[in-house]
Amino acid sequence: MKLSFRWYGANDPVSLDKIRQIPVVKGIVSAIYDLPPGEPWPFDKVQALKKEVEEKGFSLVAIESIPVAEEIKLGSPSRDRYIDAFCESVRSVGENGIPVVCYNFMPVFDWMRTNLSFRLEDGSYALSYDHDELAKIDLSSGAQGLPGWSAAYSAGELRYLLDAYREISEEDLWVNLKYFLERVVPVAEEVGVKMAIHPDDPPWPIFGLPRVIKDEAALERLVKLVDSPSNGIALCSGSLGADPKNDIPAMVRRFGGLGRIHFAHVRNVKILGERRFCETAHPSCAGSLDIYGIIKAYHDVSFNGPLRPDHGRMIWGEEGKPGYGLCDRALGAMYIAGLWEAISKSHTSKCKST
Ligand code: DNO
Repeated sequence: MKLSFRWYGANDPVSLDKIRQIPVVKGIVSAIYDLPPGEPWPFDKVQALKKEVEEKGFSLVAIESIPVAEEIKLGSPSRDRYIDAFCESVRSVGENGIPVVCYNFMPVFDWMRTNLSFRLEDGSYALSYDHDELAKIDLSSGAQGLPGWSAAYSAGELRYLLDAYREISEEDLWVNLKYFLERVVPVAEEVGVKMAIHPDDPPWPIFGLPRVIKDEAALERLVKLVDSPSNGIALCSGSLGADPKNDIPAMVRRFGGLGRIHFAHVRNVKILGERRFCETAHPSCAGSLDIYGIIKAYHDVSFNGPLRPDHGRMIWGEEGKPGYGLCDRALGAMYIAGLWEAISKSHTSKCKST
């Protein structure tokens, strides 16, 4: 397991110098942020990013994410052009020796929350989601009412996209995902990149938009869509864990055992009701997920890819990008590192005594 941290590039207030002071974190997860989505990433730009990260003593272990154009998810006539651009970016990543590309296939919106500063009992703030609150949001005049998305789309763009997806069923989305992977995976294989799909967050449809990467059956179908070791998963415990039917340690064992988990996001959530949850601190006792059980499962399948603490709360008065402050993510990294060391050592001592 390579303990890693997400870094949003030179403008991230959580600088590489700060991340460097978290013991044990040696990997950085980042992306190119100054190119419009759909534009291919040139080799040189990826090389410069890698150099910047390496100069601070880290290794660039994964790209999160290369955006997938809506035209690809919609299966529009122009999709091949966007797929070619995506392949070119994968090539630049692979030729720079970066082993993992994370992406997602969620229509229009990526992650979705209804509150970005939900007050927890201890006075810290976290992201939360309430499906009834979401249902009250009116998108007819744009995304203003959507926490985190208000600036992402104009009213016209959003209306166009929501209308376009009305014609797309979940089965259509699977067909479009297969078409995409059939073209991208061979390029990834050629340049030594592992593709890692991020599950839908939360793992159910929102605003009537189709969502497909929601549970174990979906992951099973995904890995068979294109049967290659380069076609894998970014297993996010917090995304899938928002649905209590999802057994995360079992998924880690199943898909980690197949060698198809290429990237791990570890985060805890507290289920507050039907389709209602808040994010919490990482330890098992803080939320509904057994984080020890999850880390143990990664250990048992000898997971050796990048693993990062996911969203943190805002604590100690820190302000910043929701979910991506320094303090609570650093606490999460230390908790994960502690679990990993304890599991490794008890494993070694058991082996010695038998
Ligand atoms: C949210 C993240 C997601 C993730 C993408 C991957 O904090 O987990 O935005 O990066 O879905 O493509």
